[in-house]
Amino acid sequence: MPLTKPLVIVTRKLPDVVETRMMELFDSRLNHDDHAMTESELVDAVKQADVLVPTVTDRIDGALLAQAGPRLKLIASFGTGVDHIDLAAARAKGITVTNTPGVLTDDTADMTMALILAVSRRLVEGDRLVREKRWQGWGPTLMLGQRLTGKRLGIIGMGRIGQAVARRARGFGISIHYHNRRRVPDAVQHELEATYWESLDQMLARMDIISVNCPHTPATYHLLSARRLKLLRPHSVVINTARGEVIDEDALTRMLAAHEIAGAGLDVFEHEPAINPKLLKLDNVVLLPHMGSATLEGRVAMGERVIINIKTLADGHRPPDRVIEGVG
Ligand code: 8YV
Repeated sequence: MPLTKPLVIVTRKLPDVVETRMMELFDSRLNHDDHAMTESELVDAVKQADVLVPTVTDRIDGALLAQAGPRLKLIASFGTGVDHIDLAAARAKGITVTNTPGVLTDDTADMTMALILAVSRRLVEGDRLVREKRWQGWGPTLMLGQRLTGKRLGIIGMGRIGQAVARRARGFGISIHYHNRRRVPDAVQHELEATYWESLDQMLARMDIISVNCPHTPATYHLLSARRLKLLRPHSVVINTARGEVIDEDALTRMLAAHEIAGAGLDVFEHEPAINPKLLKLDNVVLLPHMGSATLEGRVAMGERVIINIKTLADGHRPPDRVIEGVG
């Protein structure tokens, strides 16, 4: 049934232009000071709202959804990953879940390339050397990194973001390999001159760079386990702009500390914002605060997707970005 002005509760501060449009279209409750909502605030929100707009920082689990009021019809998540939402519990209560696919693909792929470059060419270490006034002038063996041209990149998860990473990497003369639940269409495989590995183990043992670009699901939790990380060669570099839970962070940290792999570029962490303190001490890692999609244009586009999803539901239609369990 169409709703003229649904009560929309937004858990975090969104870009002004998005919030203004939400105020015009809906009965919106915004989070002006951007504080992380407490559990009891979230309970109040799901009890009252027609629509909840959470982000990755809100845990929308079965216990919370059990307390949802009869009005809650839509969880319009601000972001692509939905691992913070119990999809089965939402479905059981007849609550639609939507996300914001497509609009953060390029930004996240750019950040993946930035990390590949930063780790391989030691950008952050170089910056520190200069800033801390330890640089004593050019030297033929100073700050030697690894050349990217001619290297092999193994992409885990060849969805939109994985493919966008592959397109960029090809511009650097890197050859593309990937592991995915299934092969990408022939036309894409051909365009990217990509090699498919059904066996992740086999791929890991042969790559120079690994990039994690798959969602976090029960099937991908610790996909890069301690055993699998051991398959990597000592000069290899691991990049993660997807979800921390896909890598066993403790095992990765141990291997980086022991120089059993060359480096890592991490935008996401297993228990973020908490980070293994041993990682913070290492020079061969670049650590970012989950900023893969953090461009103004990207965040506005994500907000627009959220608005479209709410508006279509309010107008009595099926929102375009419905998330179906086990698909995607
Ligand atoms: C978002 C992300 O900023 O969309 C995702 O899955 O990881 C991020 O880029 C975040 O999820 C916002 O909720």
